[in-house]
Amino acid sequence: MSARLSEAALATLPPDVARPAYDRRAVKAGIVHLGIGAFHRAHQAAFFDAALAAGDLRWGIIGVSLRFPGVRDQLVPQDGLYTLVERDGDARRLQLIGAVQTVLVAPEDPAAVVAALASPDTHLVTLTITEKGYKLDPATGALIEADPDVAADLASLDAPRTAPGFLVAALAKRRAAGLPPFTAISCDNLPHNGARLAQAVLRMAAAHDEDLATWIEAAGAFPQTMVDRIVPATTDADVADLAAVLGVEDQAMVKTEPFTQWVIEDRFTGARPDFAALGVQLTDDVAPWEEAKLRLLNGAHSGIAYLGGLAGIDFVHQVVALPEGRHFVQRLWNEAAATLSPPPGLDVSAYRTQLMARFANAALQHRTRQIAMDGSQKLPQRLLATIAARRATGAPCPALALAVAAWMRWQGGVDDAGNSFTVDDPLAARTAAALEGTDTAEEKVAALLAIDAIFPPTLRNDTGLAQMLAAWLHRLTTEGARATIARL
Ligand code: NAI
Ligand code: CS2
Repeated sequence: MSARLSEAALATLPPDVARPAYDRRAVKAGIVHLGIGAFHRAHQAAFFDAALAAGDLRWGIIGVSLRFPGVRDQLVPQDGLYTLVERDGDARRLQLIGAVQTVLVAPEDPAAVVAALASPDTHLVTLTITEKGYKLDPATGALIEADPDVAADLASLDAPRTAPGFLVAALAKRRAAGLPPFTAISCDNLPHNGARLAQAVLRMAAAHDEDLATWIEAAGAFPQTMVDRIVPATTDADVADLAAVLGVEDQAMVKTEPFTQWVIEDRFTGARPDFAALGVQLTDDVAPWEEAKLRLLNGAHSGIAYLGGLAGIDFVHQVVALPEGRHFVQRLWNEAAATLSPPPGLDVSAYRTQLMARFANAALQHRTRQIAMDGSQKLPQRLLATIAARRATGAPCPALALAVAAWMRWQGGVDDAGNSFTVDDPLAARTAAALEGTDTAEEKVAALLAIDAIFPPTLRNDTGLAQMLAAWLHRLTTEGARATIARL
């Protein structure tokens, strides 16, 4: 086992590895992050690290995992240090991020998490807990109150379990101490992520103290954001390759692309970094940026994930290396782009060209299987809303429908070569149960469209769409994904 990355190892690292350009001992933790996964470490933490390097030492991070100790065990032995590895083809840039000061594991010590959130030093709380982590109904955005952890937090916040629970417990302490609320910033791929987080927090607060809910609604801030950086899950090979370069092992490293974008609604309760100086876009209207990104990047990603996964293709870049793969993406983008109201400053044609180059970045080794995860939580904002917009105007949507039909086929847990796989999705049991006893494509489509947690009534009751989905599903089943894409 190699020695681990740490403060003590900094002097031994190769000279071209960028080190933290500030005194980490002087940094205050102005940020608590819930869900300290790969994306946070490659996106928000990189921005906050730049704020520290610019001399504003208020923006250190206390990371929190609401579930497992893994990232804590990766980062704490490394004094919170990790390497941000930017890859683009053969190009590679290594930067050590020093912004993370420690990581807490909520189930081990929920009180410590509440205390960090309630600290006078804490001005921002950021979240990347995945679409399913908010415990919201994907179709309505309402808190799933039957969820055991949500139910427990609605009953008592003595030992919170959920993100809304932790936020409300801490906001209650802040109010009692005469402190202002923090600004809570969702950085997940959810539509209207700020409003959805606020809705969940206010529901949780009202269950305990109506006056607290009123205070949060009046004094709190839950800005909407659009976040973008492709960050594939780190593999053991990634860690080993980096260790060979650094001479020490960095178990918390993250691999990403050079591209990064963060659009935040300009709505804060108090102190915040100079986001504009950091290249973050502050705006009063995030929605058009969010819609363009979710429908173009993420919609194509999900179509690539299911069609590529069914065809046994492991990586995104391999799908878009196929002429039929690129053709599918362009057709889906033609359909999706027509539904957008692009924000001033977004050249959709140039954006599409840039997206295709990002997808083609073979160095990322972005697994189709990773993107296929949690489809029930992703489809509504990535594909279904776009289809609804197309159907509302009578516009055709064959590529979008093919992507949804591929998700439907994916629910069967068998790829085109007959290999079985586990459907990794919080609603996998529901889709499996729905498919029980079905035989024809029409029966399977009807059974899945009936899942109201995923499909809104406008699509569930659209017979023309159901026929299109059944036709695609039949072809996917009889001819396979690659042959079916070629028919588009
Ligand atoms: P990850 O797997 O590295 O981290 C996921 C984090 O969410 C972990 O801290 C995990 O403990 C937490 N989590 C998962 N399920 C949860 C639950 N039910 N309740 C509470 N916490 C839960 O994944 P990664 O790459 O950090 O992505 C996280 C989210 O960031 C994505 O779901 C997406 O919303 C957003 N994002 C990811 C991008 C990427 O390319 N990886 C890019 C843009 C946004
Ligand atoms: C991907 C996203 O895993 C997925 O669902 O589509 O994480 C994607 O990499 C990001 O949204 C890019 O910003």
